[in-house]
Amino acid sequence: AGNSMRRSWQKYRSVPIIYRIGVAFILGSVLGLIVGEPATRLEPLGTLFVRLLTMIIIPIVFFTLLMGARRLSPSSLGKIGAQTVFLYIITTGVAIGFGLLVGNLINPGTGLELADTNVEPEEAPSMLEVFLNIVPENPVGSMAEGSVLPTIFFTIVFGLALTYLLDEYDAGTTVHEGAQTVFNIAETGAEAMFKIVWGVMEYGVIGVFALMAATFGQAGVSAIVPYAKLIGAVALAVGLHIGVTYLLIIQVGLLRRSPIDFLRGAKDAMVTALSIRSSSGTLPVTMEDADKNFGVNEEVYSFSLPLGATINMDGTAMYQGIAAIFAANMVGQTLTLGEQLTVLVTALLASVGTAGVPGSGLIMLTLVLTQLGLPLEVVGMVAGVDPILDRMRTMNNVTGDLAVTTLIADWNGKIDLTGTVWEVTDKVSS
Ligand code: DAS
Repeated sequence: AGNSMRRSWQKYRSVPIIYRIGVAFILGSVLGLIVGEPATRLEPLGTLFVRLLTMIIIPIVFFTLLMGARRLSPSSLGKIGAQTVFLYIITTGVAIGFGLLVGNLINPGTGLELADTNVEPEEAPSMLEVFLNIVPENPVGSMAEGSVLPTIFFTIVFGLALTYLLDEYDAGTTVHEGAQTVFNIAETGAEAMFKIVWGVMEYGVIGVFALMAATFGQAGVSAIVPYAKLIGAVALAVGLHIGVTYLLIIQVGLLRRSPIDFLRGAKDAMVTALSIRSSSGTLPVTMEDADKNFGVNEEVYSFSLPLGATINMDGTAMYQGIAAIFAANMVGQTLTLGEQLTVLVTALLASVGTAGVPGSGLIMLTLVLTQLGLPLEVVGMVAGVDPILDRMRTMNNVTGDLAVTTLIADWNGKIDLTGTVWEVTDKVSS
């Protein structure tokens, strides 16, 4: 009996965690529908999941953003590098804008009221306060209080200062070696945090089951609609951003090239991202597309694409905007303009620290929700549909890397159209 139990356990563990969570999501929902109100008694099991997530927020911000800042090393940034980073930031900002726009139009979370929340609506900050509050008066205090945005700000500044030091001081000097040590600790710390995240996710199977049972126990069948709306909203925002920003503005407007050709050239990367849900995993394909299909010089893409796979996450950032509105709907709040601005800044900065691996955008959602004082239960409640949302996010992420890369290459004359998708168009049109 022990043997067969061990075998079942191994079989269970061999299923990727996010799918197990997906199954728990469905089973919990069904249980809630059948049992009704009494299912809300499972809520504490969900609360435990939420506390486990909350526990790792500040350390994960600190360690992962230090690593992110390390890649942004100012000394390695020439003109091309600076342009790339600039465009990555602008496009991510636009993506969040689309996310918020669609979110505000659809209000995906209405009709899905949380079983039990203790959020007091806070005094909404003004625009000016939003910006001033980014800078901590006391970084340690911000960390101790769990204030996300000031912690993000301080960590990026600290990380950039360390990369300067690495460059300024020769190897072997105390400062150089010290800075390297801090980065080594950050890398190890980040790895450790992700180990913890996956451990927490193992428990998440139970946590999500409980949260969904409580939700559907309370709300009944009508709770299905918000999920459909959430998926629809993400699909719509992704479609808008790809269509307007990458195709209309970048390809047609700035490069005067056919949007269809761009899609033809990027499709391998897009399909790969859709299927494996990881920008980093898709990187070899993205590079291949940049090289073979778009004729981008290696000098550009060997820098821009790995950087993009780590810091440029348009789909992920956009998703944070939609999910924030979803969460606000669930507690019956509307996000003020100032709060939406907070979403923009937090999602933009947090996307720098988001690793290009499956589901990381879900973890980063904790940052945005914490910053806004919205209930973290929402993370558990959207986890079940995350495999679907993550696919769309990741596809958007890699398409954005390619769109910006082709633009940068073109601006700097680092593109050779022979044998690319563009060359074929030229032939057709001439
Ligand atoms: N799946 C991610 C990526 O690789 C990020 C995310 O979860 O949003 O792009």
